[in-house]
Amino acid sequence: MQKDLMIELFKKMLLIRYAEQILADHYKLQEIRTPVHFGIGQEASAVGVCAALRQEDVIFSHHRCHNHYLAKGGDLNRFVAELYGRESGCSQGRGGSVHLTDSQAGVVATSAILGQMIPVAVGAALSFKMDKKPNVAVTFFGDGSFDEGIVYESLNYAAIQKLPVIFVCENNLYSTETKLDIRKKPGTEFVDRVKAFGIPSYKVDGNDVIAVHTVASKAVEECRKGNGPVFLECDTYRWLEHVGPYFDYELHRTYRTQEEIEQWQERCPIALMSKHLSENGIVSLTEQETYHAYYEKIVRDAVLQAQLSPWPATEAILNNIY
Ligand SMILES: Cc1ncc(C[n+]2csc(CCOP(=O)(O)OP(=O)(O)O)c2C)c(N)n1
Repeated sequence: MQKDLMIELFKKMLLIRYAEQILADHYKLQEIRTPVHFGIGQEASAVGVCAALRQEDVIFSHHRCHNHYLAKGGDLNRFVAELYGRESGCSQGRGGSVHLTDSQAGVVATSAILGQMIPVAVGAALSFKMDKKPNVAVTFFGDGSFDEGIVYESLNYAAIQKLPVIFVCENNLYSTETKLDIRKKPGTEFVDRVKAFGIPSYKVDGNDVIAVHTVASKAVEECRKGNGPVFLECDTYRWLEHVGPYFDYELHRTYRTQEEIEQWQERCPIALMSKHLSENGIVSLTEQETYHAYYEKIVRDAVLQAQLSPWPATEAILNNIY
C-alpha cells in the first residue's frame, strides 16, 4: 500500500475518533438529545471500505452510522449540527444521529430499523446496472441484521441480478446486550451463509484498516467489472454502551465484562495503525501529534459552531417529518 494512502486512512480514523469522543463528552452534559450509538473502536472497517470508493459511489448505513458518514466524506459541521438538532444539520435537525445524509458525498441514507437500508442499497445497485453506470453501492450493517429476513431476500436478489453492491457486516459480537453465540449456532459462520447464495464472501480483521482496505478494494473492483455482489464480514468491537456515551461497566451492566472491553481496547485500530506508521518510518509519533491537534481542533470548532446555530423555527418543526 502507498504511504500516502496509509496516512490518509490514519487521518480519517483520527477525525472519526475525535468527533465521537468529543460528542460523547458533550452528550454527558445533556447538550445533545438524540439517541446516539457511538462507534468508537470500529473506525477501521468504515475507513478501510470507504477509502476504496469514489465520490459517486453510494453508501447506506444503520443506527451506528457516524463512522460511515464521516469516512465517506460527509460534512463534519452538518453532522455535528444534526446531533445538536439545529436547522443547519444534515437532516435540518429533524433526523438526529440515526438519519444522516450527505448526497454530495454519496451518503444516501441511514436508518435505525435493522435491515431497512439493505434492500434500498440493492435498489441503488440495480439502478446503476440499468443505467450502465460503473458505480458501486455499499450497505453497512451489524451482526444483528442477520436476524432479519430481508437480508436473505436482498442477498438472493443481488446475486441473481449480479448487482454492484457490497454487503458489509461489522460483527461486534453483540446485538444490544445479546451475545452472538446465542443468536447463531456455534461453529457456523456468516460467510458460509452468504456463500450459499453464490456470493463471494470474505472475513477480515475489522480493526486492521490496511487489511479491510485491501479486501474492500478487490470487492469494489469486482463490482465495477460486473462481478458483484460481494460480502465482507469485519470482526470488530464497540467500546461504549449500545446507545449512549458511557462504558457498560460505568453503569454496572453485566452482559459483558470490563476485562473483555479492555482486551479489545488493546487492539484499538488507531493505535495499531499509529504503531505501523511509526515503526516503519512513515510518520513519527511526534508528527502524529500534529494530526491529533488538528482533528481535535476542527471537531471542537464544529461543536462551537453547532452550539451557536439556530434551532428549526417552531412553525416549521414538522416539515419533512414522515
Ligand atoms: C427491525 C428492528 N428490530 C429491532 C430493533 C431494536 N434494535 C436496535 S439496535 C439493535 C441491535 C443491533 O445490533 P447490530 O445489528 O449487531 O448492530 P450494533 O448495534 O451492534 O452496531 C436492536 C435489536 C430495531 N431497531 N429494528
